Amino acid sequence: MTEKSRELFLKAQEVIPGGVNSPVRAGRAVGVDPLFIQRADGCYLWGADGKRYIDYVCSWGPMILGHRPPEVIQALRDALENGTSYGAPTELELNLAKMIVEAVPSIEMVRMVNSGTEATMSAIRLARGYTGRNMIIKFDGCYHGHTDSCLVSAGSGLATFGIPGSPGVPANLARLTISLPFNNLEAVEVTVKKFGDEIAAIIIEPIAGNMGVVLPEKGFLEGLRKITRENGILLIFDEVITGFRVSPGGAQELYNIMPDLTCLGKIIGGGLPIGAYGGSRDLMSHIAPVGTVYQAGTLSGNPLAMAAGMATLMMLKNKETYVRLEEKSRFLFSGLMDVAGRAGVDIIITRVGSMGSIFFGKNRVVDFDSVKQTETSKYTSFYREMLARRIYLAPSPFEALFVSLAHNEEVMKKTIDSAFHSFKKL
Ligand code: KE4
Repeated sequence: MTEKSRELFLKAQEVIPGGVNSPVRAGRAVGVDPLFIQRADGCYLWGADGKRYIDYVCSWGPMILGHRPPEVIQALRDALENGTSYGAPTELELNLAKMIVEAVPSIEMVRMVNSGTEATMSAIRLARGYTGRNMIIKFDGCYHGHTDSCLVSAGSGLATFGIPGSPGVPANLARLTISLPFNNLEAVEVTVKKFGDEIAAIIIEPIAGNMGVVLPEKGFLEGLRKITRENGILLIFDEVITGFRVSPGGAQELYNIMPDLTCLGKIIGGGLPIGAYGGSRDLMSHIAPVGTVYQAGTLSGNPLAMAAGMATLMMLKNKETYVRLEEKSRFLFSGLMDVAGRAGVDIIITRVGSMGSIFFGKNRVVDFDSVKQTETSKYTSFYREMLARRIYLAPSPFEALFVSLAHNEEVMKKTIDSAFHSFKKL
């Protein structure tokens, strides 16, 4: 924590709850007060006191090209010349919609919103409106934004009604969400057998990124697709993180699974507020004003967000981009594994493309319970040691680390070297 950040944090806490506009930023999971950021460029952030850090948070995913990529900045400059918001349709949103439809296999039509939360909230409402059913299944450790139906904790025991995950979530609403262990197909089968014709949708992060990165076990996603298809349940892939991250078409392209609805966010806005949800023409035609399922937004399709998103996706159309991201990420994470071994520290690394996590301990991580059994206190110490060495990691063991196109070999070697010295201090 630097003097300037400390000063700003004290003032911010007077007028903003916790001094932050999103809880995880407060750093309470690692017991470190937040760094206030002054600017960013490439793979770097500069703190309020001017110190430079190598950034692996990447604004929690959007900055896959790195900060201030010239193409995105120029697109924003051009868009700014024409104004900032009209509350009317524009060619920009048509063009971004076409890029998403072209890239994401299961999306024939897409609606823009302003956050990932709005995307999942709208997709769940559409599923409920389309099926006439009210229950949903989610998975422990998966996060879909803060919409009430998703702020639900698992009930006591398997296939039991959810309980509010936050004050303010009505118990009667939480009961409509059942939260099951990730990667546990049997639990899904038991639950569908019990509640099948009441379940509107199963919503999942196909690659979990909010309990740390946890990969789907072989056959899990395929099993979900089969069970949902056989029981008239819609399968919603929350690809807010994985969309355009692990592949242009997201996890659904990587694993060749076609969900009924896909939620997007982060990368498609190039760092500006955005979310989107999409699916088949049939499904999406149920959305107002064509259909009767209502969803709206003052700044949906905002021209600046559309311009930044289009410029970002243009850069990602080049398949070579993902080859370079894979090479960079493999270099970094294999380097981290190597130096942990040399420092005598047991870690597990989970990674898909340029999103990954470091867990401390020896246990495989397959769901939230196994993640919670890792040595999270060691992550806290590691986080602090790395921050002291100007490496900016996610201030929580339950988040993903991101590599961008701007991370070059030099900064990754520095990161690996810093990690070696940090591991040795554990
Ligand atoms: P937003 O409403 O924050 O734009 O998106 C919600 C959301 C939905 N789905 C997934 C898979 C997500 O990861 C998120 C948001 N991600 C978190 C961090 N993993 C955002 C950081 C924060 O909450 O400040």
